Amino acid sequence: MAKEFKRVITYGTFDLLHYGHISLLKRAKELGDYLIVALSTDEFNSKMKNKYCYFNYEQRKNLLQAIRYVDLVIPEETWEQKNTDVKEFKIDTFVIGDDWKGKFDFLMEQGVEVVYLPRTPEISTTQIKSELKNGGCLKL
Ligand code: C2G
Repeated sequence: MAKEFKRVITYGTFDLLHYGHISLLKRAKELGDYLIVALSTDEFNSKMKNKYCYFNYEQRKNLLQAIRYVDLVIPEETWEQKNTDVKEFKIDTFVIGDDWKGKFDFLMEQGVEVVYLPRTPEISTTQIKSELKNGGCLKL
């Protein structure tokens, strides 16, 4: 019996790309055969997530496309698009860090497996920014 080709999707801002992001993407890809990243646009970040990125959408997209685990990058422009994305891209599994635990369980109603993966501790874009502001390298 041919192995089913599994499609995985995840969403995020991925600013100041760091090893916590890479770990999430690696583990997401391990859950299937094809990984789509819905990357928050600059407008979605500022209007809906109150996030102001160091790198703009195109720069963040280029960084993600250089990662071996990532097969496709699409824009994330609304909270609601997840419902249509999973249909349009025939998604089998939705993955995100467990800081969102429970928030996207509604996708299960569309037959999508929802997986919350443990975040990588000690690293965050916010922390990187504040450490650098204090003039130091990242001291863990
Ligand atoms: N992440 C992680 N460990 C960290 C930091 C981030 O596992 N130390 C994960 C997050 O849980 C998320 C992904 O990396 O799954 C991207 O992180 P963010 O860019 O902070 O994503 P976020 O702003 O939470 O966007 O619609 C969903 C949102 O767009 C998610």
